[in-house]
Amino acid sequence: MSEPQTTTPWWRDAVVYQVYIRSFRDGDGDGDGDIAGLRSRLAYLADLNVDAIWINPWYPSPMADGGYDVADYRDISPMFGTMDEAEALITEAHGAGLRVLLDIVPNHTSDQHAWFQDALAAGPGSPDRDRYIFRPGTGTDGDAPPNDWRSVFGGEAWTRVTEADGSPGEWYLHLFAPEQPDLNWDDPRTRKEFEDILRFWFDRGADGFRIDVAHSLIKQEDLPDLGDRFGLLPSIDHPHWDRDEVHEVYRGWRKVADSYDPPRVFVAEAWLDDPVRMARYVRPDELHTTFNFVFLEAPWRADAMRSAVTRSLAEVGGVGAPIVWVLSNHDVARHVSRFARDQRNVAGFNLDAIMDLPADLELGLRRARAAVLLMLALPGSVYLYQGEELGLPEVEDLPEVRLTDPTWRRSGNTVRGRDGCRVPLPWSGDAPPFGFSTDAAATPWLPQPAGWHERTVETLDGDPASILNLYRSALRLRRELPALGDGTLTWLDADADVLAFARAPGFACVVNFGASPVPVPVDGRVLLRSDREAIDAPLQPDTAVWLRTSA
Ligand code: TEU
Repeated sequence: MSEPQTTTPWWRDAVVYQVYIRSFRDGDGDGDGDIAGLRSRLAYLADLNVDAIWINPWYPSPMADGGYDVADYRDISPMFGTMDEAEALITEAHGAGLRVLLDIVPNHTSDQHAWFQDALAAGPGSPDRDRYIFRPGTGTDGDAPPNDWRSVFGGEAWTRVTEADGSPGEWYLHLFAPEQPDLNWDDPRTRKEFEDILRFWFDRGADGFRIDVAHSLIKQEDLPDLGDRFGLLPSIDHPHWDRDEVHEVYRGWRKVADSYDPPRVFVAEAWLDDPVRMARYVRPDELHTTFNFVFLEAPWRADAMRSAVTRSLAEVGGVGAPIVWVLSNHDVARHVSRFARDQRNVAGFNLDAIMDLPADLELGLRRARAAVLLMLALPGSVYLYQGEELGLPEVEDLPEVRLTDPTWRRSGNTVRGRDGCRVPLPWSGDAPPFGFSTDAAATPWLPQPAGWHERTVETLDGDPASILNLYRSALRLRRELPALGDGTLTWLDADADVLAFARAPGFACVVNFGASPVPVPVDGRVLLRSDREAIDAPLQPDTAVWLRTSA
């Protein structure tokens, strides 16, 4: 008879560090981060006390969308290294106590993928075309797109091809860039192919996958017009977001993951604002976890944060899944810069939504220090985005000629997009590339601000009260304290501008979102505080504190 399981599965309370590999560390001196660079810094990650890493797409790709245009799902881009290096990385990461999650992109391939090239060559009505979503145009000459869907990056979601005989041909769907044609998930060959890709990487030691735009795979069969529903958040019965049939795909993936020992895991990137819909992806026979963007989107205000936490715990917790808390990723403005703005009138979380508002970056950094103590004390799992442990701000003034986000081009050079959160990390030294490259003369693929000598790992290492050392201490305590990680929380009475909650046994977290100092409203011994004040000082504005309590 097998023993009852008494330990929590690792993913229920894991802290996962997101590695945007092109910008993490460059091990061959060409200005692009790579696997060699990542291998050279595994000790840094282990020392940070994280449990796992998630690596953004590292497959062969023309890089029309930062690698989310995959040309071959079973190989490594020469920009990042080789298959041998990838396997060595996974082995070494495991040796350092770090699990490895990869990124799978099932909604679309690159237009350079063999399937799409075959589809173009094979012509209308062929089985090869049926792997994607090709349709004849509308209008008198078929020169208008099949419907009114829009690309997330701007412009129409359809591009017309030229057929082999030179005539204007069918149109294909791309919810993202034209270089990212959407796959047809009604085709059993697509389903089989992706289950095989999962196995390919699981067989090589990958511990799981982050699933890119997990809620977009299925399209309503007749591809109806959106009308005025574009730009709105996914609604029930939307023709291309969050359709019910997508859950069947993930039930199949779960079976593949469960056929491994130890079982492999998934985290969904399904940008849904409704925790009720979010919860459907993490029902017991589906995915393990899903990013909680409700929390990421919340402004730095007690009421907004409390409601984001409460709603998420109720709905996602209600199906038995842990919540995945996240403050930043490679798609949004870094939270130091978001929180540097007046939080009463923030219009969004992308650079373009905030860049015209006055910024106080010192305030943003103070709030970021408090925010991570809040996040790490919440029940569930946490994803950190590389560089947040250094308190990096968004780079808001990248020269226009250096912008690579497809949004920039597709918006007619009006929407700057996401490059500003993807600038290569500063490791050491006084001048760019700040130890990012093994070659000090290398030019990083995006320019680093000159002032980043203050934000290098080397500089922050030497300051016991730096944000980097705060992250290390908090992550160590999170591992040591049985109250933290998976579980539940109890709200404690506090002023309207203060959030206070208890976790059993014997732990409390208090955050002051208000404009004046408050006495700590909980009895206990302070373990850690986000500011540099004496351990028993009143709680300053925009700070957080962790306490050991007797309760
Ligand atoms: O993102 C999905 C997505 O819809 C948004 O994150 C969107 O890209 C962003 O809000 C635009 O400002 C995923 C990836 O995380 C992203 O990097 C890719 O570009 C996208 O899918 C397409 O693969």
